[in-house]
Amino acid sequence: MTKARLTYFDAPVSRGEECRLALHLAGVDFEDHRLTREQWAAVKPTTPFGSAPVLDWPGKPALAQSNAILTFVGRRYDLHPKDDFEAARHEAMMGHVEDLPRGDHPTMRMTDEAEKKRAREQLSATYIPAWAAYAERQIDADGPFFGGATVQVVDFKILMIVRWLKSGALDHVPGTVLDGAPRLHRVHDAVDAHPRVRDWYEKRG
Ligand SMILES: N[C@@H](CCC(=O)N[C@@H](CS)C(=O)NCC(=O)O)C(=O)O
Repeated sequence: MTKARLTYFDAPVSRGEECRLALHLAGVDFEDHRLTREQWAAVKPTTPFGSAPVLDWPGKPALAQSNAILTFVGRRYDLHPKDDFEAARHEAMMGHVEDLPRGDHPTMRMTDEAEKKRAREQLSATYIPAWAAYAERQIDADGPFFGGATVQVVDFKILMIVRWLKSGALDHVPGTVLDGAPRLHRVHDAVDAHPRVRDWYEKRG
């Protein structure tokens, strides 16, 4: 393999899209390898942890875990702080995003609709606003990005989680659930408007 390859599902969402954006802003010429759910069933057992995204880097074994992929790309292409403590602070925020329920949350597997509704309403009323309040305290006051004036890999993670929660795609979690979190919205808007991010979406259509 001579070219980097990022394997994920064929949708502009979640952990895979974070990594694609990081690679794109880094200027890496990578293969954007997109799988259907059927193809994934065969690929899953061959991946490091049975999860996507996976980054194949020339001359290296496959790398999984979105935060490891993001920090690898960020360190290599100056999209992650050089200062060790500031880098760790960004990684802590990335871990905080991973702590939030996504497609792999137990409520996804609830088959009883009433039970699922109750659990999701509980998430919307308590857990997610508390999660957002902790996140707000970590985000730079002036911004526009998480760490200040420069976009870093942590910002792609914030973009994707805020985009998803705002979309209202999770049943019984209203798209207004982050309304009390202006800094999260500010990071989302700044990353979304970044010329290289716009360029990615123009290219992808
Ligand atoms: N902590 C992992 C979580 C990876 C994960 O759960 N990925 C989901 C897609 S976002 C996945 O692989 N789903 C398919 C499966 O579990 O079979 C990461 O950050 O990469």
